[in-house]
This record gives sequence, structure tokens and C-alpha cells, in this order.
Amino acid sequence: MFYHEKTAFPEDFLWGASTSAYQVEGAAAEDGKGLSVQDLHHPAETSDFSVASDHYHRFLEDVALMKEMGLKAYRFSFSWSRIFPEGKGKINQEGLNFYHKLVDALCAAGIRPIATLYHFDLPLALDENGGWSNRETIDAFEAYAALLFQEFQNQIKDWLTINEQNVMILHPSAMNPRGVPSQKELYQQNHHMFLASARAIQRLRTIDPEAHIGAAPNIIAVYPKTCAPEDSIAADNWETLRNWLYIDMYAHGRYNSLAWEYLKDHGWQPEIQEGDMELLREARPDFMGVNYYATATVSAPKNDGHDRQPRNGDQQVMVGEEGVYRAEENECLPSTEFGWKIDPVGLRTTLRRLYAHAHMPLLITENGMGARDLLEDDGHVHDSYRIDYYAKHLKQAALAIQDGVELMGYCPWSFMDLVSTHQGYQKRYGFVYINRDEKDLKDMKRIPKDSFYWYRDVIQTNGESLIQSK
Ligand code: BGP
Repeated sequence: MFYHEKTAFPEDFLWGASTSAYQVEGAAAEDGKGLSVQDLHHPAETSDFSVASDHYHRFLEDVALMKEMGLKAYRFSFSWSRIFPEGKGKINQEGLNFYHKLVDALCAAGIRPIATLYHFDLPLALDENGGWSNRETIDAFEAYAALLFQEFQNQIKDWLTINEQNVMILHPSAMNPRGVPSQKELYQQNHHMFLASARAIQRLRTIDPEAHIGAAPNIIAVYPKTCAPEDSIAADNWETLRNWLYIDMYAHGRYNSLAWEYLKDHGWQPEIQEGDMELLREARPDFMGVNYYATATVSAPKNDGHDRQPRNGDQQVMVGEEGVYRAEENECLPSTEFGWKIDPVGLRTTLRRLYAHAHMPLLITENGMGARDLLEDDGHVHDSYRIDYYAKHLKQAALAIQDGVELMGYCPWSFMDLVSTHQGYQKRYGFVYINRDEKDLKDMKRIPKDSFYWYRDVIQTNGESLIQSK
């Protein structure tokens, strides 16, 4: 679609940035925090999560930088096991105090907190008791959510239930080091997470009816490799199993029909108890978060035993599946040095398709470029590649708005460098450089990168500088 006039970002557009608790906080076993499944990661080559970016001790300095940058919103996550060390039962007051101080600082700086309840870090105690396979975890999540809604009802008005539920189901080994359940069990866990999210939504409605809540799945457009109709069906297969299975449930409270037939055919359909579907139908979110990094390209499966190809476990790397799709290379797109495709137009396509499915306002909860940033001799990090990445993605987001998508804001990944899920500090995403290596903690100095100042200007002009530039 070509438009004769350029549109502007809405006046109340939420210019934000994101992080998650276990990837920035550190203090993994401090002040009464219980362990989460992420704390079991002890990689030989890369950093673990014990210190991370030491945000737990330096959050005031970090919030001051957010203010300097002009952020309107900050998306962060609560660490469930910092609040409930055993996942349920006894509350850890010191953990709550930390988040009160953080949220107070954000509010004092005029930054709107957008809080994720659960970002990959299930309390270990719950995991040892069956994790998401056990329906008791749904009760624990509801109690945890209700506590936070009550505690923060005067300050937090935007909530996200679960980060990337679809990635946790599709790439379980990447997200939980304790082993990979069977497919049948995974889809049961998926059903339980849907219920947990729905219960949290219902609780928020009674505790703070003015607040808004959504989920944050990882959604991507899938391209057919060629114009062969079979490739188109394969793209539709994969988009459905990767995206719409989740969106149809969150937004409309129903299992997507194609996804359900797939589950049935494999014998993987979850056990649904009385009342489950009613709850899922009733508890609708107000908006949908979307984590977008790259599109996928696929062709028809050959069903020759080679549709599924061994690749590394990155959440953005498609592996293929017999009878569903075969993963293909997209020669039209460049890649980051970590092999993730760079596809700004794909963001526009993704937003259009997602909006057509969800029929509710969207919030970009993650988007960003992982790179081996270098602290130069001049004491700066010149990340022009990241500026280029963001500029191109934001221009496409503006076009999606012009296409009619209700886009509430943009919270790129990430505000500061943090522990990447696979590559530690080798792969950095932040606007702010953290002066540490994988194992050498150095001085942890916070150093704004060139992209920090560039984004500050974008925010100051409400994106106008960007839209008008070529
Ligand atoms: C998303 C996760 C984030 C973050 C990001 C970048 O899937 O929600 O937690 O890690 O991807 O991924 P990575 O760290 O693997 O580069």
C-alpha cells in the first residue's frame, strides 16, 4: 500500500525499552530470593545469571539513564521467585521492597512501568513439583499475580501475563535447562499457561478495573519460498502453529481449528476440564504485546525424513517439521552476525496480520539487534548498525499505523546490555553498554551507546525526525 501523505506517531505513543528480571538483575540468591529454573544455567563459555548487569544494586543509576533518554515507558519483569521463593506460600518482603523502590523511581522519573509477570523464570520449587504440567501451578500464578496487582495498583496500569509462551512450547530446551518434556506434555503445559493467563486477567478486573493487561508472544510473518501453492500452505501451517494457536486463544478464547486438528492427529490434544473453555472465553486481554525479531521462510515438507534439520537451539531459527513445513533460507534478506534475519518490512506485515487476527491494540514489546558491540578507545560504542536497524523498523511500524493498525508503542530489546539467552554478553542488545565480559565483571560502568542518543532524539520529536528522513 502506498500513501500520498506520511502519517505521524500518535501523541500518546509509548516510546519505551524492555528488559527481563533474570537477564538484568543478578542478586540471584540475595535478600531471600528463591531459585528459578534459569538459575540452573551454568554455561562454561558464557555468563550465568548470578550477577548479570547488577541492576538489582544499580537500578537508581539505570532509571536515571532512562530519564535522560526520555523514555515514556519501561517494560520489565518481576522475578516470581524473588517474591515467592517457593513459588507460592510465604512472601519474601525484601523482594517486594526491591520492586517498590524500582517502581517508585520510575514513577518519580515520569516513566510508565509496563510489568511482565513471568518471563521464562519459573520458580524452581514449582518446577520440581511438575511445573506447568501440574494444574497447581495455575493457582500459584494466580496468587502471585493477585498479590502484585494489589501491591502496585496505584502505580502500574499496564501488565503483561506471560512472555513468549509460544517460544517456551516450541523451543523448550532453550528456555528450561531441566529437560524437554514430550510433545503431549508440552501442549498440556500450554493449556495450563492459557488458563493461568486467563485467571490473572480475571483477577485484575476485580482488583484494578482501570488497569490494562495483555500477553507477549513472539509473532512473525512466514513467507512461502516460491509461488507454488504447496509452499503457501506450508507457510500457513507454520504461521498457524507458531502464531495463531496462541493469538486465537488469547484474543478469542478458542483453539484455532487447524492447530486443533494437528494436535488431534498427533494425539497431543490437551485434557480440558469442565469450566476451562468458559474461563478462556471470558477472560480477554485489552491489548496484545508482540515480540518481533525476524520473519521465517518455508517450503512444502518433503516428508522424506529430512524436513526437520539439526540446527542450534535459537528461538528465531526455524528447524522444520515433517508434514508441516521445511525451513528455507531467504536470500532477499541480510542477517545479523548471529544469523537472525533483518526484515523491517516483515515487521509491517507481521503487525498487519496480527492485528487482523487479534482485533485489539498492539504493543511492540520486543524488537532489536544482537551484536558484538565494541567499547572503542575513545570510550564510546559506535553502534551505527543498530541505529540503522531501529530506524528501518520504526519506519515500517509507522506504515503499519497508516495501514490501520492500532499501535500503542514500541519497547525495543533492550534498554541495557543483559545476558542473552544463548550467547551471554557476546551478543549485546542494549542502548546502554555494561562494562563487563562473560566472566570478568570489570567495573560494570554504564556507558550510553550512540543508539542511546539517537533514540533520545526520536523520542523528543515523537518520531518526526525519523518519518521525515529518507
Ligand atoms: C526473546 C526473549 C528475550 C531475549 C530476546 C533475544 O525471545 O523474550 O528474553 O532474550 O529473545 O534473544 P537472545 O537473548 O537469545 O538473543
